[in-house]
Amino acid sequence: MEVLVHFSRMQASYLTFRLPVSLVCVLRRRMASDAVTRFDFLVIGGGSGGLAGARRAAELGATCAVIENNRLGGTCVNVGCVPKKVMWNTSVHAEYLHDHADYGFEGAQAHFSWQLIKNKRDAYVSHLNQIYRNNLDKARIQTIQGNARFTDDPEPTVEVSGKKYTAPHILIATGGHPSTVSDEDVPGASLGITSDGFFELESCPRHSVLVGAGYIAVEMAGILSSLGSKTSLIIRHDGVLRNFDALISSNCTKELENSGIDLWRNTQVKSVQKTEQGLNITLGTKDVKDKDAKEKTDRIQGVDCLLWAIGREPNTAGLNLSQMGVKLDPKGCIVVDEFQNTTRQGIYALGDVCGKALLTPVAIAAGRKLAHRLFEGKAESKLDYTNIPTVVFTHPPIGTIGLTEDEAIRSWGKTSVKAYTTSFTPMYYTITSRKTKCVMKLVCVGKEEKVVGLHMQGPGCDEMLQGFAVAIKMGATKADFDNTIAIHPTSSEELVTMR
Ligand SMILES: Cc1cc2nc3c(=O)[nH]c(=O)nc-3n(C[C@H](O)[C@H](O)[C@H](O)COP(=O)(O)OP(=O)(O)OC[C@H]3O[C@@H](n4cnc5c(N)ncnc54)[C@H](O)[C@@H]3O)c2cc1C
Ligand SMILES: *[C@@H]1O[C@H](CO)[C@@H](O)[C@H](O)[C@H]1NC(C)=O
Ligand SMILES: *[C@@H]1O[C@H](CO)[C@@H](O)[C@H](O)[C@H]1NC(C)=O
Ligand SMILES: *[C@@H]1O[C@H](CO)[C@@H](O)[C@H](O)[C@H]1NC(C)=O
Ligand SMILES: *[C@@H]1O[C@H](CO)[C@@H](O)[C@H](O)[C@H]1NC(C)=O
Ligand SMILES: CC(=O)N[C@H]1CO[C@H](CO)[C@@H](O)[C@@H]1O
Repeated sequence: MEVLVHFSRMQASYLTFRLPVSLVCVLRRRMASDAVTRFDFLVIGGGSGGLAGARRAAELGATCAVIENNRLGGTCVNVGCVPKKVMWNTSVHAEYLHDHADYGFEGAQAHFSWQLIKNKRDAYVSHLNQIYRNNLDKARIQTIQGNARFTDDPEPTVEVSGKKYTAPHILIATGGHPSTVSDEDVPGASLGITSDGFFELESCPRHSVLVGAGYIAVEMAGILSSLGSKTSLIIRHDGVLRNFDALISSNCTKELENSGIDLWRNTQVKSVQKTEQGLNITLGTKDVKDKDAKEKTDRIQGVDCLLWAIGREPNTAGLNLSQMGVKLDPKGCIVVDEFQNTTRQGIYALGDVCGKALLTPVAIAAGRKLAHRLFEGKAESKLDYTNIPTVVFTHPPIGTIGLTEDEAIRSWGKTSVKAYTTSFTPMYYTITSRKTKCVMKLVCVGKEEKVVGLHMQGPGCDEMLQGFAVAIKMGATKADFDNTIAIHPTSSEELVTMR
């Protein structure tokens, strides 16, 4: 029994190979009652990164367990990419309805049922939760339901519901959660919801107020507005997406206003009151650049949805990491090197909990790379964090990869950087009364004009980016773009015909 309990990697795969699964489970259960259950790879967090890492490790012969305190799939599946994209597609339908008459479909009136799409979306998410569970079972990865916390055992050990687990390799992939504002800082702030609460809304709010200028704020503002909610967006500075290329930031800000969103620049929420007619939100507006400006006070009344989208924080507080020798940065994110090693031997971290490139495919790729390093002996296996393509599902969507023009100038100098920019009305809109622009920018560097950045906003830019990302990752130059024959008539052809 003891021999079996302290199995090495080889013995473990022998075990799972020779013994029926049920017996292995019995053995594991018995071990748990008296001692520490051992795995080759113990993963905390059953989200994008944790699941991908565990599954790849299991394929490579490691015995694995995934600890999850909520629904499998993590942020992306439950309260992120997946339900968000369903709502974005829903809102794009709402937009196209406006064009039906222009395309000859007269009298196309439609009643929208939020409840219907919410039910279908919830069913789809539950289905995905089940698929993730089945995949873990099929891969013989043990799922441990509950909250993971490190103990003070000499060997890094994790406790879940009174049971202890350990492994020579422990991965922290606990993701993050939306930041909130305390009632001390803003009286009544807790009357608002966050992006998590957005996915619980049972009907379309009549009047929504969103706070924030990041991608989650602009995506949710766009969805609510397109679906018929009167929408106000409160931003602290004068534009949204301020860490994007200036072209995207300024055009996206303009698009939000053009689409009918009530944009409050240089503004902060001062207080929130609950009244019978809904929330009463007091705002303070002051141009930070104008030192003498007096703060102007305004009020938005009758609000039935206040949504804070002011950033995300890592899930590290509950892990009891303080004595583990795992270094955190001032924001609480786990500090890792380029191999996802934390500062404690045998403990790794990746995905949102590290606070860098908060995207599902990044967490997945980092998890797989780590599994190959730990369980296939590929010492150099690590994720390259440069040139990560990103899409923001605004109206119209944004696609971006690589350096902004300002970043390129900072690293290469103004004379070495050349930017090509274009702005046009896509053909689709030539016969509609509703108009949207498409803007594109290529940032090129050096005499060979290597393309180091691509930024665009316009219909179809979401699906346009992936292929161009391949070219840029391979080191394509402006000449390579120009040597590619255009596809006509499309919007993407503009990217290979820029002058
Ligand atoms: C509204 C929204 C929209 C988004 N849209 C996109 C998009 O369009 N495209 C994109 O690429 N990304 C998008 N993202 C980001 C994406 O969801 C995250 O980058 C991704 O989920 C990160 O994966 P992760 O594995 O690091 O963490 P997560 O997927 O968050 O998984 C972490 C898991 O750990 C669990 N956990 C935490 N602490 C413990 C503990 N102590 N014990 C046990 N379990 C624990 C959590 O319950 C969670 O399931 C979006 C995010 C949000 C919020
Ligand atoms: C929905 O999203 C897909 C991409 O996932 C896109 O190709 C499609 O055009 C969208 N449909 C609508 C109606 O918005
Ligand atoms: C947290 O860690 C400390 C130090 O390692 C330990 O003494 C304590 O028991 C742990 N707390 C819990 C709740 O596990
Ligand atoms: C809304 O709040 C303001 C100030 O906070 C107050 O003067 C006003 O009466 C409130 N309106 C309602 C309907 O309560
Ligand atoms: C991190 O990973 C690399 C690559 O395998 C390894 O060489 C290095 O020793 C690790 N660092 C720590 C602190 O574990
Ligand atoms: C259509 C549109 O808004 N175009 C603007 C995009 O951003 C650039 C750079 O800031 C402006 O010059 C354009 O007018």
